[in-house]
Amino acid sequence: METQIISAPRASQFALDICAGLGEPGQKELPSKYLYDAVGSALFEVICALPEYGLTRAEERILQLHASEIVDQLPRPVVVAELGSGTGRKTRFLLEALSRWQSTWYHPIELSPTALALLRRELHDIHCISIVGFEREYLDGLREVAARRVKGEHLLVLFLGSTIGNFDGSAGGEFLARLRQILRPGDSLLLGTDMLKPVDALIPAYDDALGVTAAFNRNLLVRINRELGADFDLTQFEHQAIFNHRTHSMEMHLRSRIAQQVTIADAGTSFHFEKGETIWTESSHKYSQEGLRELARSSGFRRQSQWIDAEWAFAENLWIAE
Ligand code: AVI
Repeated sequence: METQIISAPRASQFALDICAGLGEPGQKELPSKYLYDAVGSALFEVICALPEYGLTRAEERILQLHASEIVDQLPRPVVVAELGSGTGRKTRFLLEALSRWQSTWYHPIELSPTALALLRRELHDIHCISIVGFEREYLDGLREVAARRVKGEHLLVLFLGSTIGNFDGSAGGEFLARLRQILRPGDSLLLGTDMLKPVDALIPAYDDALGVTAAFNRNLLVRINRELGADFDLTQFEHQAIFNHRTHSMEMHLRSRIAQQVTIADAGTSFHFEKGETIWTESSHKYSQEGLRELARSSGFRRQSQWIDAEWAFAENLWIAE
């Protein structure tokens, strides 16, 4: 069992990205990747356990029930790379199924060192699995994994949890097309996608009774205050979750309760907010079968199999690079 982390060279874009997003003419926005500092990652773990948020449990049920069937459809030998591995609870089912017929290199690719450390703790006991984590942006890490494999080894990329849904607009399709370029024909992608469902099931999933999702969202302002010396008054911004019928996406916003000025000291700049104006912090796209068909086709994959949870409309999709 080998466990090792290859660390990223650090060049933070945080201040630049925050100022660009708040300085947008029209809708202010902040990149959702910044929701995941240590506190945000911990809050996200709690969200996954909330009764209103069925997505994570649905995917866990699929992988628990069908891991062997999924693994049986893969070419061998296979190296596994996972984008945004989280804690690895779901991945365990697949790795255990794989370990029954081969020794496996498993490469989680993740920007959060906290998540990588948790993952190592979660998965270290599985026999015949060697973990080498990459603290990298997804595609940079995947390129390194692809370059390391030896002749004859296939690649299985795991992109679970419907993280693909957090890419805005056409960015999800563009990302998958770039991912495809790193693969060889015959390599596979296991893609988790949350499916379209009634809005009255979606709204509570993103605006739960305990206020955990609200805290997850507002923590972004706490982070900007702490890391960039800003003076966001938390009591004057409220969490908002809305369904955008045009884009089929749940959106999280932070809504200013009053007209106000916020200063970001470290960037030497201020931003004005009208009463009721929002900062758009995340989109979470919900997929139709038609949308998935088009996404696979346009990004260069053939759809091989799909598993859908019976309780919460969530799909695990096995796609093959063409
Ligand atoms: C990580 N991602 C798939 C979650 C989602 O459902 O879009 C993030 C999240 N945001 C609010 N609740 C959960």
